[in-house]
Amino acid sequence: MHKIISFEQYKQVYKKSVEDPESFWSDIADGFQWQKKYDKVLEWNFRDPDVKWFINGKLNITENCLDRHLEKLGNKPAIIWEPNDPNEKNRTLTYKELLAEVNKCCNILKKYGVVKGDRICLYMPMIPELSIAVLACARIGAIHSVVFAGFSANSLVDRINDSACKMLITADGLFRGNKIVNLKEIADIALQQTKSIEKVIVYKRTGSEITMQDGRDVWWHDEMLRAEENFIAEIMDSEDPLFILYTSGSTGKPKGVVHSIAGYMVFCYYTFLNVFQYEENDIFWCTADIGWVTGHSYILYGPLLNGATTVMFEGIPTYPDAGRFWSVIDKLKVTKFYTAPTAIRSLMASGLDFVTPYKLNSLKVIGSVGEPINEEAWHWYDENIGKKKCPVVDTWWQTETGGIMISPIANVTPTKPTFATLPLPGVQPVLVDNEGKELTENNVEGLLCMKFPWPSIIRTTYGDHERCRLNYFATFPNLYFTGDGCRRDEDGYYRIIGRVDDVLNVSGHRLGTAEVENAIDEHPHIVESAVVGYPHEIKGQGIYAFVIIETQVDTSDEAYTEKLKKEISEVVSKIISPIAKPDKIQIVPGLPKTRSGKIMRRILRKIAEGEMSNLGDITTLLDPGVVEEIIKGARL
Ligand code: 7RM
Repeated sequence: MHKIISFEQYKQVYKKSVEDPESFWSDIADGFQWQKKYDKVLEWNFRDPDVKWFINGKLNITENCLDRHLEKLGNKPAIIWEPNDPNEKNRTLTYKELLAEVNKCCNILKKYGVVKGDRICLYMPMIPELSIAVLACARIGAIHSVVFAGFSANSLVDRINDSACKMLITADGLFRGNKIVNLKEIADIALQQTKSIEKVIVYKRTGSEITMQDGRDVWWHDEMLRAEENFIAEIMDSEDPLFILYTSGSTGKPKGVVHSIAGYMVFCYYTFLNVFQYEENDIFWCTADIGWVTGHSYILYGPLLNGATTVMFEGIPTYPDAGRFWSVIDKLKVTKFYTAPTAIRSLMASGLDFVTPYKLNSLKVIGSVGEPINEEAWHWYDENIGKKKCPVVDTWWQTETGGIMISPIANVTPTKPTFATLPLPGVQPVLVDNEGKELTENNVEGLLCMKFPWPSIIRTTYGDHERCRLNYFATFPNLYFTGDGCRRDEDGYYRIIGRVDDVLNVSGHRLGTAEVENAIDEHPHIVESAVVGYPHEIKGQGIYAFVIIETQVDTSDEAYTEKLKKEISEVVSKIISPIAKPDKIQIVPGLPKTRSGKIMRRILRKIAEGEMSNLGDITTLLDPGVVEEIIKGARL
């Protein structure tokens, strides 16, 4: 009913959605199960900011993900889980089974005192129990905060403390390729620096030797065995928070992006349905981790709200070899596949020998998300995976937007390589210049903003609303600022160029330059550092760190400096995550600074890109000589 099936229809629906957004979105919202219907569709201002959708509506999102489908789809697979090891049996949970597991989990949460509004941290492998735990939180009215299991103890501490989580759900360990990560060990280190966690529930996945703290830690399987299969979903308000998800910004520590229930639900449902042209028999596979927003919206909520079958994959693209994705597609008969450019580029580099053994003939739509997809990767994906028969949907969106904003609708919107193409209905992008003046023509390049709220817009940054205002709503009055640069071509098609702020995108992972610098500076011999991104063939962006070390250290001692660089990588790994390790480290005598002490990253970026001849004006620098020194030692 809400599915757009032709380009003509898209144009009409889009027009309506802009002329009368409230009636457009309430049409979609009315298809859901409400415990009490909302009184009003929307109230908003971007000044405070204060945005509310479906005001005074009462609902539980899990009734819309699960209970609602039982009558017709009770025995349909909701989740198909594919383990890391291809020889381990995969697991399927039908809608009925998933609901029973979620209810049991709710009863455990209840037993340990979890109530509406509590924050629960989930630090787990990509296993069905993570999905069960996420949904159980939503069902009991607790706010889930999933922390990607690749993050370090330090990162976990920051995230638990920032939102004072009461409970941690984790596992003994996880499998990733041929490695085991001892999650509980990391969690134990973290828990020494947190005060709010009262209970830890541990799922046994690897069977690794772990310690359980008496009175605090309990086993998932022990608890589930005794738990009841019935649980009445908590009645929630439309604007109650559904989850917190930490993401990196241009300054300081990651911020907790908060999404609220009803708007997120409506937007996830609608964008999944349309972008991927969902059909009842689809086997949908999004390869993201649930630790990222893509996993929240398009492994869990979007598919389940539509009654779809969603694949959850524990492993990595290159284990046991670079054909794993393609082998799983054939094995599970995946119809719609959604992955990241960094994965596409890395599999492209492994060669077609890993692709040709597979048929891939179940595929109908292939998607991309997380970073700009370059022309070569787009065509490789189109030709070798989609066999030129599957539309490539290049979907642009952010943690803060909750769901896909600018993207082709499969088989509806004519695609164009490297273009995210056109805004989805209800999405109103504008491009502005540096002064905030709207560029109304086509064939322009500017800063991407939104001039009207959509239902799953960020509501706040947890515990610090001012930070939310400053970050997204203060750069230009009355606009939501995305942080991305963007071109609009002669056809009105959007092409995302990349971040214009100090946010890096390494293999689709968002990292702040400041975050990485702060970690590097923790090394006892580092005085100061500056981090920039540079083009990297596989990762999209690589991390280039310029570091100043203490004067008493002998920089001509190569063995020593190599050791130092290794240590720097270890420090970053420990403080943030291995994904944040610098690709290149250069020891420099100084950094290019303005007279007011600001690091001129523009110059460092040029050097990291190898564009030494084109540094622009450096006369305003405090010490222009330092630039020459840096160029001499550049690591290209
Ligand atoms: C979903 C997600 C958001 C940032 C965003 C962009 C970049 C995401 C695309 C893209 C070009 C795309 N959330 N980005 N998708 N750039 N084309 N299709 O990735 O919060 O982790 O990152 O990612 O810079 O601002 S995120």
